[in-house]
Amino acid sequence: MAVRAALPIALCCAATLAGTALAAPSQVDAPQAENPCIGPDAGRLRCPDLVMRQPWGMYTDRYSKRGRTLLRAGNVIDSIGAGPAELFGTRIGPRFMRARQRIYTRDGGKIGVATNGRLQFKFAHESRFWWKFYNAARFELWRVDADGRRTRLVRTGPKVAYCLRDLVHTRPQLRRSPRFAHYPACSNNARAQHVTLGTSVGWADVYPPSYPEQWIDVTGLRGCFAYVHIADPNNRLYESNEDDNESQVIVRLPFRPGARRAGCRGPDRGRRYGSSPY
Ligand SMILES: [Ca+2]
Ligand SMILES: [Ca+2]
Repeated sequence: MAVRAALPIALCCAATLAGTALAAPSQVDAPQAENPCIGPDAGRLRCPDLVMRQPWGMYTDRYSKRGRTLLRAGNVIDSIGAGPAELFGTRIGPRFMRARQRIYTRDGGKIGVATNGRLQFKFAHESRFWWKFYNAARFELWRVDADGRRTRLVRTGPKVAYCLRDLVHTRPQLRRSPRFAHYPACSNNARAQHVTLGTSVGWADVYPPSYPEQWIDVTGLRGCFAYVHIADPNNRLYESNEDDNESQVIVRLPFRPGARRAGCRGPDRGRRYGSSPY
C-alpha cells in the first residue's frame, strides 16, 4: 500500500496495468510521473496526441488596447492520438481545480495520471467565466534571422487557458474518431466541485482570432518573426508524441494583409486550417 501511495499513477479501472513496470522502484521516488505513453506500458494505452495547426486569420488590431498594436491569430488544437485528451478536475480553491489526466486502455478501462495540471475558472468569451485547462497553449513571437532560424523570443501572448472540447470534426478519417461530439462546451458552474474536459480523437478545439486575448502585442516591432502556437507547453497532459506540439508562420512586421511574410525566410510549420487567407 505504501508503494502504491507513493506512485504518481493511481490505477483506476484497469487491474492489468498494475504490472511490474509501473511498480518499478525507480518510479517510487520520482518527483514527477513519467510519461506512461512513452514508457513500457504504452502499448496497453490509447494515449492522446495534441497538435497545433498554423496560426490562422491573422490581422492587426489597434483598437483593443489604447496605443498598442496587436497581431491577432486564431488557433486550432487538433486531437489526433489513439484516444481522447481528457482531464478530470477537482476543486482546490475559488478559481482553480487540480486536474488528473484520464487515459483509456485497450481493454476498455482507464487510468488516472497525476500530471500537476490545473483548471482555471477564467473570464473569457461571451463575458462569462469558464472552467478551462490552465497552460493549455502558448503564443510566442520569435525574431528570425536571414535564413529563417529563430534567434530570440521577443514577446508572448497573454492567453494560456483554453477549454478542451469537441468543436470541429477536423479529422473524421482517424481511427476511433466519434461521429458526434462527446465533450461539450466548458462548464460555467461557479459551484462545480468536479468537471471533465476533453477533446475526442479527430476533433479540434478552435478559437477565432477575434476572441479575447487571441493576440501578441507587436507594438514597435519591425522585421522578420516566427508567430508560434504551442499546445500543452508545460506538459500537463501526457501524449504519445510530445514533439509535434508547435506550429508557426513566418511574418513580416509591420503586418500587411496579403503580404504576410513579404520576403522573410523560414518554414511555416503545422497544418493549415481552412484556406487561412491571412
Ligand atoms: Ca503532441
Ligand atoms: Ca504533452
